[in-house]
Amino acid sequence: MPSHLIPTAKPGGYHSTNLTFSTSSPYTNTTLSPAAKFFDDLLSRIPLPRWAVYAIFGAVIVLILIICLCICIICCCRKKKKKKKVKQDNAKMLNGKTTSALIQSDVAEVDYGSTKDARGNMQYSLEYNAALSELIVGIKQAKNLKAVDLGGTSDPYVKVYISPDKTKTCETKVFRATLNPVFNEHFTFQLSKSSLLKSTVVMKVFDFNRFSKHEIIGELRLELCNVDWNHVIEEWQELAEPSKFEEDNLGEICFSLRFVPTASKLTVVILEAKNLKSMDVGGSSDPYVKVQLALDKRKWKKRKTSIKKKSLNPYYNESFTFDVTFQQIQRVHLIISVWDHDAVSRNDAMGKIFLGCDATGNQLRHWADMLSNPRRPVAQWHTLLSAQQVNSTLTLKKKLPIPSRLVGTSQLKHSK
Ligand SMILES: [Ca+2]
Ligand SMILES: [Ca+2]
Repeated sequence: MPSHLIPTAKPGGYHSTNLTFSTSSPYTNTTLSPAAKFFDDLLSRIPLPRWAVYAIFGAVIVLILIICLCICIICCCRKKKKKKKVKQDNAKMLNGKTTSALIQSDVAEVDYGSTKDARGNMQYSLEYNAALSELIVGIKQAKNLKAVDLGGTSDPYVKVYISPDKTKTCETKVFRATLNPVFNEHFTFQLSKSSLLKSTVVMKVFDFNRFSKHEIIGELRLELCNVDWNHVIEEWQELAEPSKFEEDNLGEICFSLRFVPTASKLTVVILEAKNLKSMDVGGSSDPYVKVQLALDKRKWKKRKTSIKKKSLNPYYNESFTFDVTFQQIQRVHLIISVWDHDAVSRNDAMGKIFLGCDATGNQLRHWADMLSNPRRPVAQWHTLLSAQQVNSTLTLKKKLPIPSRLVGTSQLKHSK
């Protein structure tokens, strides 16, 4: 029977040694705190001599300290670099720049630095040499550009071209990791005096990326018919949101205008359009034309042509007559827009232009011709612009979402 007990006692015995081991400690270390007891237990369980355990602990603590120190050093270095860069950029701005630039840079730091959607400002120059038919566009510098890269910076460069011609596109050098690049580059474009008045200089600021698509930061569009060429132009301008469409491939529209002051009638005849943009899957569009009048920049009257199915060169010859007095005509804007009709989805804007006393270029010429030739219809072709571009120039857009109320108020205002 004792022989029977021995084997069963073995695991029990093993267990009992475990017990005695654990119970022995309270006896031997009655003065130790519970935490010290726990560590003492832990150390006794590790199958290594005590000195080796202490050595490993020591090494781990030293390693952690070294890592912490490294992180601190890296953080300090980054902050110093940032400060240095800001100082360098400021120094660049101070060296050899005009006083206007200095004043502007201070203003911009207060104004634009804090605003959320600011794209930055750019300084450019324009000069026209009539004898050589040369337009010289200078890209001077930019400041407070929008940071688009992960490190809170950008790699800016500028693309310059003349629209609608766009035969030559020039680019500045890329400036790495700065929001205040000083480009100081000049580009020459061959441009006759007659085409100068119909042209727009486009300056687009991009962020360079080696392995991904370059991102547009902002752009400037300057209609050259508005420029006073008696002086060399050098000025700062705030970068605008880039337009979604290029204005040179939206097509053209032809319409005639006739104003009869004695009868207070303005007649718009939408004749035809050509080279319109295809908006539908089959490579075509279903265009119709909206003829809209605004009085004092408020939506006033609106008419539409019929829809021409599947055509990029539609012919309408549709006439619309509005009651407009001689007093009103000075305050009227005529907005012509081409839309693609869609049976299932929302209709899309394909292009737009506006005419009126404060229109520019070709549009102003047509309007002036109409006014100086009363009772005679004057027809002209116009290049369509993007709706976005026209809306931003005309600044009607804020009042457009609530048309019914505004029509009422404008009529009320007018009847007074
Ligand atoms: Ca970049
Ligand atoms: Ca359609």
